[in-house]
Amino acid sequence: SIVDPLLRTGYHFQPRKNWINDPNAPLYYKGWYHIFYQYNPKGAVWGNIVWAHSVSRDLINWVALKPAIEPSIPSDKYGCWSGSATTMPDGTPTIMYTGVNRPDVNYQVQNVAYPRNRSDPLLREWAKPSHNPIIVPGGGVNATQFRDPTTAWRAGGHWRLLIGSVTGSARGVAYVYRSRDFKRWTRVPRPLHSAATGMWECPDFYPVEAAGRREGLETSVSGSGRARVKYVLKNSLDLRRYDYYTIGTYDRRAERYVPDDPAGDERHLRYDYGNFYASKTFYDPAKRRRILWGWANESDTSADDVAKGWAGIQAIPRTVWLDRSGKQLLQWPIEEVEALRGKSATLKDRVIKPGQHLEVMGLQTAQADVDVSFEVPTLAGAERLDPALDGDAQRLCGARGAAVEGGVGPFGLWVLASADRRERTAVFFRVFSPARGGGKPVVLMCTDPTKSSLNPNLYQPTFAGFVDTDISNGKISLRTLIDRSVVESFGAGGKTCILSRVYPSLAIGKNARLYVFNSGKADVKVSRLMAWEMKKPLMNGA
Ligand code: DQQ
Repeated sequence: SIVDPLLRTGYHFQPRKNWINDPNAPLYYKGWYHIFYQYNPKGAVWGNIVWAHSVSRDLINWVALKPAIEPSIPSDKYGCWSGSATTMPDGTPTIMYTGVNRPDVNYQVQNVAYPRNRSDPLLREWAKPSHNPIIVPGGGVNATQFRDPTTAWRAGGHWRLLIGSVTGSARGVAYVYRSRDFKRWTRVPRPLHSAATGMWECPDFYPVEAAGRREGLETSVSGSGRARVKYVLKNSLDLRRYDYYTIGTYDRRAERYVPDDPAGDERHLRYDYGNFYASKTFYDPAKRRRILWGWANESDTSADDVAKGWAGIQAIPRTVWLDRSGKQLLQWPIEEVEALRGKSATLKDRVIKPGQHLEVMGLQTAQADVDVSFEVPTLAGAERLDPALDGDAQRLCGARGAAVEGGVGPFGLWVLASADRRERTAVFFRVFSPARGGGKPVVLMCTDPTKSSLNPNLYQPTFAGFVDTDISNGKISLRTLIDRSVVESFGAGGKTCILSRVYPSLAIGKNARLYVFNSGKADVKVSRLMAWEMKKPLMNGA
């Protein structure tokens, strides 16, 4: 049955049981990383939401504490929804979160909570001061779509934060609220930004260093005197269930954000082209980096989730920074995950002929980390992009997935594959020559789970994104984190990422295999492939 316990993830974050969704208020305090998250203590479907709380020294081994925030005051009695942490000038973290205060409609207000004991590095107890709620909707704001306060940033004596909402004309909107004392907040009349996308959930807004520097910036770093600082605005699209971002400039006097790409709010650059939602970043002062957390839901049925007793994971935390081009972010699994690597296998300079595949032997791969560098000797056979599909990676991949016989590619990995390969999830690239001559070759990255399981009733969408990389030298890399029911992939050093959930019926535990494949008409060389078995970290007592 699909409820095989061997499908439960080994090293992705999850509690012992029950439903989880959005990551909340990630923070670092006195040597400990904290993650809070939306959690149903009573079952494996969404409901009864509290803020569960776990702590870690390394973002990999986790210890579960008791829930940090639960309904207890009139302004959060019917739900403690998503929010963020802000570090006060004295170093104390403060949490702002959305409370639902009516049983009949989802009327939303914003509350604050402070650590009861600042000398406790585990921040076990949180107090809700009596002046809650501290932000209420008003002045034409839609009170039932008004949630998910961001980390606040400070400049010129004022704190500011964003709250996600939607206007009467279905524009997603990020309202700015300002405060001197973190108690009295007033809304800036014009929103920071808005776009015709529907509701913006879980906004995130932060500075990044320009020019491809990996170093992260604290959220309050101001742009003044640092001309090269850029800003990222991310929103989670309720209607389409994905996170998209733009890169731009922030004018803090006008309290306005302007994307560099005027079409950015239509093009929808995504952190991840797969199953990844309601994400949130934080600045890690210990290693001076910005880290991204995102939630990945299940793709089985909720009846299966109830039978399993659990639903939802957090993706492996990713370091995020601005690409040298300034046009997109790069993401890479935090380096700490490499501490889980065990037994390994290597391939070097192996040519995969058209229609051929090669098994990676000598290790178990149900729970593995694979890093592969490909080289395509010639791109001469690359297909022309179909102008009708041009620009739509999802349609291009969705048409025939990994089953298509292309010119250059599909080539890549079959992961969580059965010995007879009836079950397999394909993660691959295809290379196209540009549509109207000139320009650089176009690279498509795709995950095709349509053959991932013989079990019926699974949601198995193909996921795809273009990779903005120069492949004219024929080289491209792929890293995939495999974790029993997770396939989390990073193309071209983190330019395009795709997380997918799959539930094999044969390729489980010791029966899961790993292959390199080439379904195109051109040779593809594996210059180097490294694969490691991944150990199981401490995971919340599971
Ligand atoms: N999940 C929370 C909301 C948020 C949504 C409720 C996004 O605060 O808008 O569990 O997944």
